[in-house]
Amino acid sequence: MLKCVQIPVFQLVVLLLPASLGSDLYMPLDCADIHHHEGSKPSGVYNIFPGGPNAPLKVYCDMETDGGGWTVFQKRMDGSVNFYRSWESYKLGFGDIAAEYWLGLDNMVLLSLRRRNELRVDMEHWDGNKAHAQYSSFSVDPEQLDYTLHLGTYVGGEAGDALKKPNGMKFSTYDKDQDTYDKNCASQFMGGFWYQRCSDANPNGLYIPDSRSPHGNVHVRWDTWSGSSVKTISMKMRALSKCSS
Ligand SMILES: [Ca+2]
Repeated sequence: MLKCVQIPVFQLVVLLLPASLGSDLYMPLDCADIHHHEGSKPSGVYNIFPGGPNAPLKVYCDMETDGGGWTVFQKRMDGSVNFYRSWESYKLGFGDIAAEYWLGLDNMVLLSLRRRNELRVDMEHWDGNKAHAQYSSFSVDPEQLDYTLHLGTYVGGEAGDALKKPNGMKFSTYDKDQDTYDKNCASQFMGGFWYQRCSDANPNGLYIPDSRSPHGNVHVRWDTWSGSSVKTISMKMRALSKCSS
């Protein structure tokens, strides 16, 4: 039984297709859809369809944290993937969905257009301490608007608000400097992010085990919690409009 009152146009079209086309035609827009539609599902890799029925997108869904239903768009856990990448890479996405990855700015734009989302960032230090940061809303503008980041208010978490500077900024990579610094933040901090001058968070920086900042702050860090390197970090969005009957 469908629990969603509002069914996207492309889903309506699919519902009108002959039943012989299969029983697995349900096409969720995001992980929150899967969570609401299918009940308790484990965290893992799922297909979602924010770009329509012909554009399945593999994502990691966090189905456990704070009630679950989170669409993960950034994940670091072991340093297996290089995040010092070009504009084109950050635009399209890269990495291994089951491990470390960046979902891609274009996909984040699609998810932003579909629904109003909140943001959560979860992280863990090398000593086992964990923390999170949560924001009331999160969206990314289309490429024509330089993938500008829009965050709502900081609503809590032990990690603190390290995204004050990135909020309202355009995205920057080493080959596309759109920060407000007279140098190149992406090059200096070896990542791609919504740098200003530059940022108190560097989730896409270099993965350096148990660093105490000897490398000029190029490492993965969240300074309002700790300036030393973070062992795991994941950034995730969740639709705010509950889809229920
Ligand atoms: Ca600059």
